[in-house]
Amino acid sequence: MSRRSPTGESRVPFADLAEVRSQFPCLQQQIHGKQLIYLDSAATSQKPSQVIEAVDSYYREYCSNVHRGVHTLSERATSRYEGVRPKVAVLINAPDPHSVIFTRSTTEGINLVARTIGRSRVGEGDEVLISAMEHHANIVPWQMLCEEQGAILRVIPCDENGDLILNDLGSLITDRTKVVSVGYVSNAVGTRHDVKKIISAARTRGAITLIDAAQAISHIPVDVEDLGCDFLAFSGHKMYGPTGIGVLWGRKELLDQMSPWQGGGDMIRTVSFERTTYADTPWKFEAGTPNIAGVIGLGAAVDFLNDVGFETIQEHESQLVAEAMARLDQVEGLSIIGRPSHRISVISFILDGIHPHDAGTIIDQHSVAIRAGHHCAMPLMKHFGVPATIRASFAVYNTHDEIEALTSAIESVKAVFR
Ligand code: C6P
Repeated sequence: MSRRSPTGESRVPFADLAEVRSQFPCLQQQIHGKQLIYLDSAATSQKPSQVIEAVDSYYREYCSNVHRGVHTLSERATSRYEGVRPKVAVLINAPDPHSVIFTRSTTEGINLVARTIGRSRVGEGDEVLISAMEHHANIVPWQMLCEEQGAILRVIPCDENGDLILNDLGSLITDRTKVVSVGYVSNAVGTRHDVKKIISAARTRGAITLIDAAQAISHIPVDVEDLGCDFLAFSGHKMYGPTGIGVLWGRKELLDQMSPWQGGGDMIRTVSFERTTYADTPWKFEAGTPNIAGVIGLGAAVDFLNDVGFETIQEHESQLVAEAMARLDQVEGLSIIGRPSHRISVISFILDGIHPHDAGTIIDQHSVAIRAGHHCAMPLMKHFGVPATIRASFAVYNTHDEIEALTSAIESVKAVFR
């Protein structure tokens, strides 16, 4: 069945959408007496049964610690845990699975880099470059590092559309620039940045580069070889995986040179009171008992992404976003915040004279889940001159009918304040 969208383009039918949706138990419920419409996947995506079952089966069938026991359960857990590294490596086209470090989240991955190689490379008077559109997770760790080392935090500006201004990179990246850390996709307004251009400019000056891929990883194929970056961080929970698990990928030769950041069990080779020697990469960065269930669930999430396929994901989500933009543009009194040249999955907007939090509460009464707030991007909100926005974010399980439900919930908000 192929229908026409408000943009006038014919819609490619997404035949398996019902099947994909049926795999998400949390979507099969009513909120306030109506079918839940979940448009907050940028905050965290819902989880398919295969992820929930993978976590469940670890706890029910082979719960044990990894890398320690000689018993069968521990060997099973270790082999499933370690089996996720190559899966993640293939997902991001990393040449070496041992360059995949399991972290708690994107936030932890960025902090790890700032506190290890960041500390050793950034000195007094040096510079760290981020962008005006970063999530706080890619601002605060660098700010802390700069304060500690007497370095300077510089910022790539953005324009009124929510696109980064990249024509002055030559003066922003100098011999003093030691780290360049930017997001791939803005969580607040949805811009897909030209990170390759930024990475290549940084490399010519010898700066290390980190890409925050939190909002990219479940929407587009991410390829670290093609990007040419040194580090890439993302969270499992935004890619249909569990909370509390993330990945930091790093160029193996850099990881090998870096010191560990947390000490404890599992990251050592030998310990005596005089001296400790460390395990190899990646284990030297994974101190203590890891989130074993989280890693196993993450592996199932990678399988889910591969099963659906990025071609399908991109085609479906880009149609949803185009249709939502067209519908929202027709709503009187609604202003879209940010009109970037390349947008992924996220639309932010405000309603005339109505605080986003009030709007969000009323929209929830219509069983539509959106996020209202500053989206952990306070400098960007300041740039747009708003304290907060209402944000709708889309994932592969969303439907065209849900856009209709969102717009009618917005009309109800307006009616309350009329
Ligand atoms: N953004 C959102 O609603 P953690 O919390 O570590 O899993 O992810 C942090 C993070 C880092 N970078 C970007 C671009 C992000 O979007 C996020 C998380 C959520 O937009 C929660 S604030």
